[in-house]
Amino acid sequence: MAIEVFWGSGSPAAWRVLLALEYKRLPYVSHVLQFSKQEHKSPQLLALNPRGRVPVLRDGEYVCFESLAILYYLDLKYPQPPIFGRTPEEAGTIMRVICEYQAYIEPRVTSIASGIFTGNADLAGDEITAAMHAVASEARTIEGRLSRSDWIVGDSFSAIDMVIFPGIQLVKRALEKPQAAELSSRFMPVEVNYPALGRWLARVAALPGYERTYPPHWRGT
Ligand SMILES: N[C@@H](CCC(=O)N[C@@H](CS)C(=O)NCC(=O)O)C(=O)O
Repeated sequence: MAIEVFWGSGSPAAWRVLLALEYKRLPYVSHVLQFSKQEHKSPQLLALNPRGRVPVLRDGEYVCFESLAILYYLDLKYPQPPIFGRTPEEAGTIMRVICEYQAYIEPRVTSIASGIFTGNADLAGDEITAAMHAVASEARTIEGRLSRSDWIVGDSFSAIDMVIFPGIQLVKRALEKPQAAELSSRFMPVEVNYPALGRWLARVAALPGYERTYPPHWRGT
């Protein structure tokens, strides 16, 4: 039975899982749910994930949700190529950088993106300003890592790249909006302010199968 993945266009958490499936060259059936139609809150989805969130992965009888848990499951079930490192030390570092990102940066990424997309936040206010500082400082740290290596940890694409990449793409897309012009000046264009990060974004985008992971509703908009 094929792996099934339930996801939504533009969901950074779901994007991680698609990147992992493509990198491991696993065949899968893709179910793109429409957030605008609340398809992620349908009885069928709630039966798979009572939180009504994507991504959800079904592999035969087994159902998993929470993107990081899905990456971990996929790596143990389908170990080649590995995405949590090739040595215990590499695995520890990948996991550490993921934990740091999720604890300190991801909430900031979410507040910047939702502030810009919903128009409900004061983009010059303290919360968004602090979030931009935190994201810019993290981008500098990642820039340092990527100026020494092609990938964030180790010498191959790994779970940490899969976790951070969609978040950076989301911030970039939000900062490209005209209403974010003032906010974006220190960060954008990413390729100029953070050249190694820019090259890494292009490197990920050149991976086989990447096009299938790209949020459909972002195309041409
Ligand atoms: N921590 C979860 C986050 C899942 C999540 O919040 N997914 C969002 C899309 S990125 C979602 O389904 N939102 C719909 C909702 O909350 O109603 C993960 O990593 O999978």
